[in-house]
Amino acid sequence: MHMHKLEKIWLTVGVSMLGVFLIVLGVGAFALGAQPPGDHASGHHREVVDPETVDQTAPFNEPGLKKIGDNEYDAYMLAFAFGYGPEKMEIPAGATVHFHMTSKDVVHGFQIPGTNVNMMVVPGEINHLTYKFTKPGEYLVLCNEYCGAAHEMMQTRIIVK
Ligand SMILES: [Cu+2]
Repeated sequence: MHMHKLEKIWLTVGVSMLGVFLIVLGVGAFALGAQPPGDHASGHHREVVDPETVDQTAPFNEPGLKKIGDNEYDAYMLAFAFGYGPEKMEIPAGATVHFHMTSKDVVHGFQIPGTNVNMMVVPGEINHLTYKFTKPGEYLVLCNEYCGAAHEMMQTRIIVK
């Protein structure tokens, strides 16, 4: 079959584009299939951790504040029925705190009334939230996900001074 040079070029372009399209489709389907269930739509990245061993795994084996910059801290915290680790945290006023939290058992909450701090703490995942503590005082931390008999008692304190 005789073909013009231009036709040949277009045919090549067309076939390669189809190839690229099929590869993209295949890779996309594979990536989606490999993802754990539940979080497909949001697309944000998940950090996983084993809830059974998390309290023996760094950094959650020593929950608390770690200084990472000029009045900036990472706070590693564990939620469990019915409390939080560490029991108490002291934070300098004006500090920016990046919370990294996970649960040892069931889904808990992490809420500081009077602020916009409010997140779910899910076993098997590390959940993040950043807050700047500008006002000194005592901040109450509450669990706002019903987690069992002593749910109402589940709380901790953050002292900002
Ligand atoms: Cu709870």
